Amino acid sequence: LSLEVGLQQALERDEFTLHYQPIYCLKDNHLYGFEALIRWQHPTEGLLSPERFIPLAEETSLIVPIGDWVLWQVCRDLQRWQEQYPQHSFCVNVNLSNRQLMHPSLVEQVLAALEQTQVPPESLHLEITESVGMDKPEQVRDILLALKAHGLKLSMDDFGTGYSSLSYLTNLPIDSLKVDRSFVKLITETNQQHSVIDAILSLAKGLNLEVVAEGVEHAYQVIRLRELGCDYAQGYYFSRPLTREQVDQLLVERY
Ligand code: G
Ligand code: G
Ligand code: MN
Ligand code: NA
Repeated sequence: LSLEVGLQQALERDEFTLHYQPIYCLKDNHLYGFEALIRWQHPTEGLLSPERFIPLAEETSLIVPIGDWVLWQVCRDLQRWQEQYPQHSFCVNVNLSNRQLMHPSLVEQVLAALEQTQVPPESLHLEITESVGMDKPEQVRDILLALKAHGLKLSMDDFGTGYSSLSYLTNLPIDSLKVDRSFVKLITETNQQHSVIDAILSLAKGLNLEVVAEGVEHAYQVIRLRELGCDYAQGYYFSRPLTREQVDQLLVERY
């Protein structure tokens, strides 16, 4: 299957769609926000997960226009939700590929999408990965500082799976860490020694960062994460990624 040709047309044909996975606060169980996750409604292959096409999009640079589409779609969705449900405030996390972050038009695109939709910048959280711009640390830092200066929040995704050094991490102006689900998996019903997660949480506390656990699938993981001081969590235990319509249903039912 050659996805490359189709990937080029997918934007024009409006074949991408976003699903939103809820993120909950472990202290008081309130709905903190959502992570936006792209899918491709392929004309013959059905609904494709990002794992099937994001790597290709990154190789071909199509990730830049696709990433812009995600940013604009998230802002349009946030605008409608904030108009329709003004009593609830929540954020949306957007995943950024390294290539997209380093692209010269990124900050401009983000600000234009926020301005046009009147979405407050603090509602938009950007997830970057540990490996981002390791070869150009000064440039990355400047881009992140520009985004922060405009009020956006920054999150380090898949934390612990990459090769970044601690000094690299502490030099970046980030607000939170997302603990990769491979570490959450280590929390089993019988294993009470969660030294890796424990270490990540201590590190985060020391650096004044909030922590979001990913891939939480069991009640005993929620209990343990709460005990360890984890701030937020997402995963199948709470909810799978939802369609836009399911998000509306959640907002109506929950409040
Ligand atoms: O939803 P799912 O678990 O299949 O997502 C798989 C991976 O795809 C995740 O690691 C996520 O970071 C990535 N991903 C999802 N949506 C986007 C997106 O809009 N942009 C980028 N760059 N990556 C995404
Ligand atoms: O950005 P990131 O790579 O973390 O993307 C999150 C991915 O993890 C999404 O594709 C989402 O569908 C998937 N996911 C979300 N919750 C769970 C979970 O509880 N268990 C597992 N195995 N995958 C999950
Ligand atoms: Mn993510
Ligand atoms: Na992740």
